[in-house]
Parts: sequence; structure tokens; C-alpha cells
Amino acid sequence: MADSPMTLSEHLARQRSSIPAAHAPGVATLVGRIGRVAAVIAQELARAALRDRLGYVGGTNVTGDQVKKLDVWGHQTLTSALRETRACAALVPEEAPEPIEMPEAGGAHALVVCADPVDGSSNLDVNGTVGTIFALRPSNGKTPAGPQALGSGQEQLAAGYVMYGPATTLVYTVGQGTHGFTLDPDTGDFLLTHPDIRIPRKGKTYGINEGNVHAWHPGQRAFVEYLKAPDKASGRPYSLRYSGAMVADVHRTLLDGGLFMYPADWTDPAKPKAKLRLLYEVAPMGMIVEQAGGRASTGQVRVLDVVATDYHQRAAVILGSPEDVAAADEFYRR
Ligand code: FDP
Repeated sequence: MADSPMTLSEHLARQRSSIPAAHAPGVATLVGRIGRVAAVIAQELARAALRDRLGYVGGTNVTGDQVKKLDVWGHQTLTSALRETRACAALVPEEAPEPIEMPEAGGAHALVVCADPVDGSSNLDVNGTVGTIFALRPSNGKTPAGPQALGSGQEQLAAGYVMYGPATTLVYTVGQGTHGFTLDPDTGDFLLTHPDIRIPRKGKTYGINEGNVHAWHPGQRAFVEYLKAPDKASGRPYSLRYSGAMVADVHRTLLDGGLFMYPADWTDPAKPKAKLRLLYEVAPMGMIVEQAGGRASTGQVRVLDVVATDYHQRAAVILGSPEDVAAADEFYRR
């Protein structure tokens, strides 16, 4: 009989040696806990229409997005679950203007969690795929701990996402490859189904909100035109794939190769405006994709080199197959 697949907690135990020793217990506790919260979120999403959980609460969050009932519920559920672990010194979430400090965690090795509990919320009311994105950073024993989230993406100890699709998938990295798990709904365990994901060197698809073409940097416009121009030898035209939820679009890119892009709005070239948030969207995805052999760029610099100076800072992103992202960067340099 074939061996049963490894569970997330077994895998986390095996990855211990790749994590700085002082942080290994915290990383295992927090990733494991986020997995348990994800199983609860998956159940809630499946029943949301039946429990009057769809739609807006009214009002916008700190980054100006309209807030949905499930955003609020997801935020509260994740916050209390992380608090219970006593391994989380502060949470930097999408739905709060300032970090949520958890001084009861204490200790030099408690970690800072950056997270978007329900990302892609415009898909919620149409039964589309949404996700959870997270990154763990050291608190360095500081109180308040939240400011320790500010820095470059290279300070992330771990990053991951959960995709609530036909199956619930959790993908994470602690800097030693990128690994994917599928939730067994009968047991509530995440089982290793995609060990050591390697992104193809070059893909056949690109994902971008092409309705914004009028506002793109000229290099971005020229690059997408290039992807659409037929040329058998280089595998063009690429096909467009875009779900409107970052997690789903990055997941497809990770497995099949190609590109996911959310470039800045360059309507005012003196002040380009990005949409996606650095700490709990762009930087975690940058680490995950790089650990799978891919690249993540803003078009100008490597995503993991961008230094956050604000909790809800936004950043442009072009991520995916290394050859495709290198080609995009080349168009920005022209
Ligand atoms: P949403 O606004 O629905 O929460 O940052 C959030 C995000 O979704 C990403 O998940 C997604 O990739 C992007 O925004 C979609 O933006 P557009 O609707 O502008 O394409």
C-alpha cells in the first residue's frame, strides 16, 4: 500500500532545520494555526450564501476598499486564532489601519504576522475563488512589535497562501522550496500534494487587468503587445487568464508558468500608483514564487528588495516564470 501523504504539521517539523532555530517553533505554530483557520474559512465560504454572510457591511477599509461581511468575519477569526497561539507578537492585517499588538505573546521569538484573511473579495458574491495570504517576520523582541514588519521582503521568515477553490490548497515556504497541500475535508488535515513546486522557466499565459491599459507605463503596454503578437518560434501569442483574485492567478502561474502582473497606474508619471499591498500581498507572493524558481519584479526592482515604510504600502508586481519576468523587465528598461 502506498504511504499516506505527509500532513502539514509533519512537513513543518521536517522544515525546522531550514528555519533559524530560535524562530522554528513560532513558524511551525503559526503556519499550522493559519492552516486550521483556513479550514474554518473554507467551511464558512461554502455556507456563506445560506447564512446571509454575502454582501457589504457598508464603509471602506484603510486602503479605500469597500468592506464585505466575510472580510470582517475573516479578520476577526484570524485575529483571535493568532492571539490564542501566544506566538504572534503583532498582526498587520488588511482590515486595520495600525498593527494589532498582542503583548501577551511576549518573548524575543514571537513573530509578526502580515495577512490578508480574505483576498480577492470582489469574487465573494459570485462564488468565485478567493484566498488568504500571509507572511511571518521576526519581532526581534520589540514592543510594540508591529513596526518590525517595516523593512524589505528579505526579512520574511515564511510566506504562504490558501486558495479556496474547488479544493482548498495551502502553499507555503520557509525559504527552502515552495510546497503545496490540499485540505482533506473529512479529516481537516492539509496533505502534501505538491512537494517542491518548480515553476516552468517560460509559460504560455499572462494574467493582468487589461482594462487598465490606458494607464500603464509605456514599457508595460509594449510588453503586453509583444505577448499578443504571433510568433511560433517564441510561443506567442500568449493566452490571457485572469480571475481577479491574486491567489488564484498566482497559483495558476506557479503551476503552469507564465505571468501574473498588476502594474502601477502611470497616469501621472511623477506619482505612479500601484494597487496591491506590499506587506500582505506582493512581498509574500514574491518569496513564494522565487522559492519555486521564479522571479518577482516591480518592473524596476526585485520585489523582495522593496522596503516597506508604511503598513498598507502598495507595490507594482510582475511575477512568474523567470524568462517571462526577465523579458518584462527588459521592456521597462527600453
Ligand atoms: P480584490 O480587490 O477583489 O480584493 O488586492 C485585492 C485584489 O482583489 C487581488 O486579489 C486581485 O488580484 C486584484 O485586487 C484585482 O483587482 P482588479 O479588480 O482591479 O483587477
